[in-house]
Amino acid sequence: MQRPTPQAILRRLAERNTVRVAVTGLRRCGKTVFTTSFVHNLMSAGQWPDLLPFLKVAARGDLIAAEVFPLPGVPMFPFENSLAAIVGGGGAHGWPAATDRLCGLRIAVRYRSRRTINVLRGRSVRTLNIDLVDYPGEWLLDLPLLAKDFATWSAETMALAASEPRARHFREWQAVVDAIDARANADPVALKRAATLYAEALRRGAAPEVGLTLHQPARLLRPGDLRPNDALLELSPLPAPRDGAPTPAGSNFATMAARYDAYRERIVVPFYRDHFRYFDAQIVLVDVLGALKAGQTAFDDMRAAIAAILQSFDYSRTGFRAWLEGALTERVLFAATKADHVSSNQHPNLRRLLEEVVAREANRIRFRGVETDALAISSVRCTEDVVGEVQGQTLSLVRGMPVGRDSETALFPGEIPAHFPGPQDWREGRFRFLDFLPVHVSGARGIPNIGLDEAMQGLVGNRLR
Ligand SMILES: Nc1nc2c(ncn2[C@@H]2O[C@H](COP(=O)(O)OP(=O)(O)OP(=O)(O)O)[C@@H](O)[C@H]2O)c(=O)[nH]1
Ligand SMILES: [Mg+2]
Repeated sequence: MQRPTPQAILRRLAERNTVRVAVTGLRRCGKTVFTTSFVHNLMSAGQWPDLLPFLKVAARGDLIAAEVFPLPGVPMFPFENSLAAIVGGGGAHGWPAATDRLCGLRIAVRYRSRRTINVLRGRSVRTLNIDLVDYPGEWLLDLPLLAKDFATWSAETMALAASEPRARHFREWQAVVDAIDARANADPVALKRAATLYAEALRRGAAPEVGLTLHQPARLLRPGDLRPNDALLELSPLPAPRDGAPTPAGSNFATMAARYDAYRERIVVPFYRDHFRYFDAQIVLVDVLGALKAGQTAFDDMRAAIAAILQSFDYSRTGFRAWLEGALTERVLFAATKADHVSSNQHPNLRRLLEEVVAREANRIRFRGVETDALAISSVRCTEDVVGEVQGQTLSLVRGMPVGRDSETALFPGEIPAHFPGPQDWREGRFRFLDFLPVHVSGARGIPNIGLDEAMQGLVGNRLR
């Protein structure tokens, strides 16, 4: 093993006031809204110490102020635009748009440290940098590709595509790839047709009314900076020769395999290496309620997608070398987002259901010495709890302004099960969560939320002492 150089140690010491927080989650789970509310509430907490009661540094009045800076080497997260969307600045009121490329920011927090060593040295005012990146949630599903060669990925993906609920969307594509001879000389027209049909089938599965999540490779749906007609995106799984014999160079199979390898090398490797190889803390946001509403198939697909993603991170690094590389993950928080879709008396069940959804992954992470916890949060609280009568029963309702309506509505969104819903639980219309708009707030006193302070304390609280 190489000996650590003095330069590496110095660089690491210089970075010790920076924490990298990985905000992880599938598409539309609430990453951009979380990041915006996280930053804005930290910026407001210096003025209003009672804003974040569970964030200890704020509650004890030691958070002085916080400022946003660009993250070196990464385009700036559109903080002001996202905030304006949420608090209604400039007349636009609603939600930030879906993220279509990578961006990030650094929030620098000035605070008074109570640690004896800092007080004795007369350096009790400290700064902690918190680095956050944001990206289209779909892209995370590329990470599992790093561990699979083209033949393995093809076999797994073809099996998935041959079973419902995917089979009906992949039928036309299936017929085309079945007719491709893996060992024959590459036929550019047939390969292009396979890639086009494959991307179309992925798009149909991702449509909101179908609600599937596990789509690979991700840039076929969200190309980011790639042009949609980039040759790198002409990808499709292909059946390997039945007898397992090697495929010659220049054959259909070898050509597609080379493209797959180029995609991994140029797209997936840098995404993983630059943003997910090393982090100090991670929050895994899960839209449990959205998946419940979408039904059993979508719920199961989401679970599979989360498991696949979490297996791509390396939580096993310990000791000095891991510290030196900044690869010492301390904490992984799981958070069920949009908890304001249901009344507060449902939050304990929402949290328990989340714990079941991520149980195996959380176990694996804890086994590697990393702490885990689960929470139900709402980065932006859009509803309030009210009590009302529904069909003669007195129930806890939520009241808010549903998206697309012009007056407030109070509704009973359904009871959240504490365990995986059984077959009898997936009755049509059992869960009636509505998308709500943020309530009109000036934003001056932070953004109303549920449990965001607890999430902050879990992620960075121990670095703000
Ligand atoms: N009621 C409520 N809705 C939320 C909350 N957070 C997110 N949402 C809803 O979820 C949608 C998606 O949130 P985003 O933060 O944009 O999701 P994302 O994970 O960044 O999605 P991608 O950019 O597509 O990966 C928003 O447009 C809101 O409709 C919340 O705290 N409360
Ligand atoms: Mg986003």
